[in-house]
Amino acid sequence: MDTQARYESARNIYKRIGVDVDAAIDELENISISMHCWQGDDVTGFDYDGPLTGGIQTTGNYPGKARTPQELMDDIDKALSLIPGKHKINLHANYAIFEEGEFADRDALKPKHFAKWVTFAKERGLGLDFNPTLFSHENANGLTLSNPDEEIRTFWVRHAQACIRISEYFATELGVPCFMNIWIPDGFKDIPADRIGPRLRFKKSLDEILAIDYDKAKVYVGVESKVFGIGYEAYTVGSSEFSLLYVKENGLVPLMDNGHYHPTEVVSDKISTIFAFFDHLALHVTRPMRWDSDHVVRFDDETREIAKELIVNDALGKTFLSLDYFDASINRVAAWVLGMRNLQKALLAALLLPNNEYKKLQDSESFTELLVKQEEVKTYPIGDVWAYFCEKHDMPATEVWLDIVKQYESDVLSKRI
Ligand code: RNT
Ligand code: ZN
Repeated sequence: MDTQARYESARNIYKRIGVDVDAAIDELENISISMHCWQGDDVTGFDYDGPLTGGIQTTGNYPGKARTPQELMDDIDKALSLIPGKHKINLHANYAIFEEGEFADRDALKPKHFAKWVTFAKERGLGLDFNPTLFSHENANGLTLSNPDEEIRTFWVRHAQACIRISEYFATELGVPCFMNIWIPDGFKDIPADRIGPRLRFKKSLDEILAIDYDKAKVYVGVESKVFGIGYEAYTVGSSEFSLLYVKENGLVPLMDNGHYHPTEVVSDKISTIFAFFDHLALHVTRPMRWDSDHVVRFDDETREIAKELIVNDALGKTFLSLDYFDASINRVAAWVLGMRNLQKALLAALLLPNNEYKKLQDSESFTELLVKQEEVKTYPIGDVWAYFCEKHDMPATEVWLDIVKQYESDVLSKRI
């Protein structure tokens, strides 16, 4: 059966349970996901020679990582050529591109250091999101925005302010709002003597950062919380409560990374609470395995449940969706493509649920029927709908995309030694 016939058959099957497949495809068409640039080079960036710090870790040494801006852009292009839809690229400040012999420290970064990224995005019709980089730097060997040393603390305040200006430049140039996420690694390995001091300093730093004038319709600022980092097991300054309360009080956006909570907590259960209180949410979709390990996103239960909550909460237009993982043990282009496509598939699966009917079953306490229906729908022909969506975008619908990545690996990546 060809793709069109499979699609029509699937349309009839879904119609029987009240799902409009064409409408689901139209919705999926409009969902843009911010693809994190840092999967391409293991979070190395271009402005610093030292190790990755901040309590995060890439493991593996698969050959072929991008070493220059051009290589990273080429790899992003290859990945995007296998991902249906129009998306965004999520940059970190340490991906600044300097001219020969030029260097600007993090507190002196200017829009011009990202001009090449803007050109790249413009040529491809992509939006850009941004992140200050408060790690992998001489001033980030201990606390950053919560540092008791004023020189270090204010260095990072200036850095984050510079990043707001760069975010505004992105939004202005591209005509797409920029989401700027503040994440600090600050924390302690062992039981702190003083928990409130660093938090009050972080609060003060955020106040100072946000005191600069910027266009709130162009730049949405978020704060990402975290429960622990490697070497910061006992305490993080930007805990969940701290971040949520700060963003609530200051009209910012909460960012939830699903690797940043205690292992039995799930972000899928938190989304509805956010929308009971906020207009916007930002997500880092990732896959924690036993810890915040940042494995490639799979089409698994929690990713699907997150997607379902976004649909049921009518939150698509209000959520900044980004990926955040960095696996250095497999082909990095494949890692991007797979994670992006899996999140899209999870969203499609959620769009293909008769969610209104399920709500009614819950409200009428028809829990047996709800359970049975939720389970039976799992083997409905989503693959036929996905194949149609991919073909519509001239993209391979199945794992054959890996052959293209493998070809790129032998032609390009394997020559990077
Ligand atoms: C770290 C956070 C943060 C980083 C990126 C590189 O635990 O998840 O989002 O992964 O900023
Ligand atoms: Zn994250």
